[in-house]
Amino acid sequence: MTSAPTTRTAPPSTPLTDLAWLGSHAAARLPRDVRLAAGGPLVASIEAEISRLRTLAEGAAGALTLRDQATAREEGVAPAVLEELSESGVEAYALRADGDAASIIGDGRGLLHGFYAVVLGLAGPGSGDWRVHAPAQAIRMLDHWDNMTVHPVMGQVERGYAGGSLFFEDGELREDLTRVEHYARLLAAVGINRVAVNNVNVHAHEATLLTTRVDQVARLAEIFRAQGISVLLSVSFASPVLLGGLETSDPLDAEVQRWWRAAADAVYDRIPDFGGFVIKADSEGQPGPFAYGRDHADGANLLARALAPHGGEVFWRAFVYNHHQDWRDRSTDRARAAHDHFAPLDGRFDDNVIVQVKHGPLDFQTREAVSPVIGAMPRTRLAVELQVTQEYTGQQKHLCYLAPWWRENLAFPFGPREGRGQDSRTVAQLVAGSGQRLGGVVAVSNVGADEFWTGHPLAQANLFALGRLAWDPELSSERILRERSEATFGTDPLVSEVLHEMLAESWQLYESYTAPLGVGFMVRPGHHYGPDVDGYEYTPWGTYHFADRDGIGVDRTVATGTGFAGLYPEPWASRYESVATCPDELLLFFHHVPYTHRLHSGKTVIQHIYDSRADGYEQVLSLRPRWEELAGKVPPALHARVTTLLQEQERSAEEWRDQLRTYFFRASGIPDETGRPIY
Ligand code: GCW
Repeated sequence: MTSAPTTRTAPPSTPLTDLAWLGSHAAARLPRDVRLAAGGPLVASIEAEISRLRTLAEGAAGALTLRDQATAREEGVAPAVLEELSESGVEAYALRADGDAASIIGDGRGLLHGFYAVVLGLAGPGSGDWRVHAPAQAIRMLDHWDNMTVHPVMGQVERGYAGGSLFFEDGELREDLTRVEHYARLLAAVGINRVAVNNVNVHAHEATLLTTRVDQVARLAEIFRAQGISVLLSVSFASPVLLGGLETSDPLDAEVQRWWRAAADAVYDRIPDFGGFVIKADSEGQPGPFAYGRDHADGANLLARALAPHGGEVFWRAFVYNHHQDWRDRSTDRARAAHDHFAPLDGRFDDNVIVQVKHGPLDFQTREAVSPVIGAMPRTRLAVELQVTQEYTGQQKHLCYLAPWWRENLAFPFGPREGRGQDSRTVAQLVAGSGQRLGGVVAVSNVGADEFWTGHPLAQANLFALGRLAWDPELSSERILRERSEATFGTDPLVSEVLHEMLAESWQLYESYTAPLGVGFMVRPGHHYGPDVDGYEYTPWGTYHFADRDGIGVDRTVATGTGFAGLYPEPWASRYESVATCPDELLLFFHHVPYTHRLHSGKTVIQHIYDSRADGYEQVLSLRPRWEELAGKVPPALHARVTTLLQEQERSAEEWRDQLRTYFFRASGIPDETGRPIY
């Protein structure tokens, strides 16, 4: 298993490999006749984009008018439209499309979003009427786990599968930031509005981005600003000691508070629209407030008060758990940890703190329950954290289109909570928030210096989908797939059909040959690629499956297990508590059951394990012949890269199939009723 090489210089620019969905097919959609009647700082960016797209393709028949609100008013656009637009927030735009004539009204970022929506064909067919479009989530952010230097274990991009960092090289900011400019455009085109540029595991060198290296952040901020995106920094909670020479980082210490205020002031001197800080504290070895006997609200509010005078925000991660667990200790449950630490703090966080919660209670698994934290903090601004980089989902070697998974998660309805008198609200609604207390979606980027941006060229679909779902969590994953495929590869029906067939259910396919029924992990420790059923079983990480000769799964019930199931509001607590009502796909997440337990599907657990691993592998074998049909229809280098990766997916899926089938036959002694080979 090798990862894509780190690219030192920007690769030769070709519309498809280098520009993803802002290449020649997007250019061909831009109407030939554009009238831009708007002011504001982002208008120059729209003009630049138009000129660039013109060099790639001739453009479509028709006309596009772009106006700011003042101009639209002067030109007599119906006041009701303008009123709705101004009530819809600073990122909204109004669009009217009629035949081949389109018209957009918006100010600043709103106008930019409208422009890209037309270029990428995102707004749907026009009816001739004005329609106002606004993002469902105020926060639509990507976190980069980029180190400035190559970390001895984690490499330059922690959990990165697309080469080195786009931003940093040899310990400093890259000199040539052309690719960052392209990247900023790609992100803006799908609606991303915030980027955190460095790893949440902040090593000593990277910590200095806050102080002596802040100029490097300022250069990145300048590039992202041109696309309406603000830049944030991951900081170390120990900064006052590490960088300031103080003796403590205690959040209640006055000198520490002064230090953070001065540090924030200095950042804002250089970057007036700086977004704020992202922080991983008391987690996996990162420093935090626990060392001083303080809690996470004390820690978060310390940073929040330093940023508040400037309008900055703190993204405080809820990913806090004991990573020195004793595997013998059956009472500790990592899934409970974020809830145990954070739910009691609801209401204590300052207004500019956003608690950033991983979508599941464990760690970005292919399948796990929804994090109960999201339903338990009604008085806190929240962001749900998704992982675009495919750490546990095939590392950009396997096809795994994650939009269906994210969509399912965002649509999960928390029931009404006792005494709060509110109706069932989805994850998307809960994190969106309301009034001044808005939250959103944060995700770990899958991009690097690789010439296809994402290692696996088809993994670009995940980046695109993340932006789209953060904008509108109700879009269907299939529609997003089509939007991305047409913007990137054009409208050739065979290309669309093959991409759809390969990607649409690739997450379910990946799930079918890896860890079964929500039990998670079973990956090789450390790098997390490939099967290793017992890889984590006796480790301190708290991720166990408890398989023995009789059964498998984690008892998280209230009655006999860790009590985790009881952290959900009804109807979920009861539904998860009982094996009879727990959904099959989460059965082993919540229950320890005998191999002979019968699923709702009618199969026994053991036969399900045998069948889905074998069937999944067979299905993987059907991918390459389909991809072959696109030879000559997509750029040859891209075609070759995908072919090579499909071979690796076949090899790895076969390994998963054989290890899991064999392991569970040896454990259970129960034969596979189909008689397929076991080793
Ligand atoms: O999934 C785990 C990863 C770590 C990561 C951590 C986190 C940045 O294996 O590499 O560290 O999550 O989310 O903080």
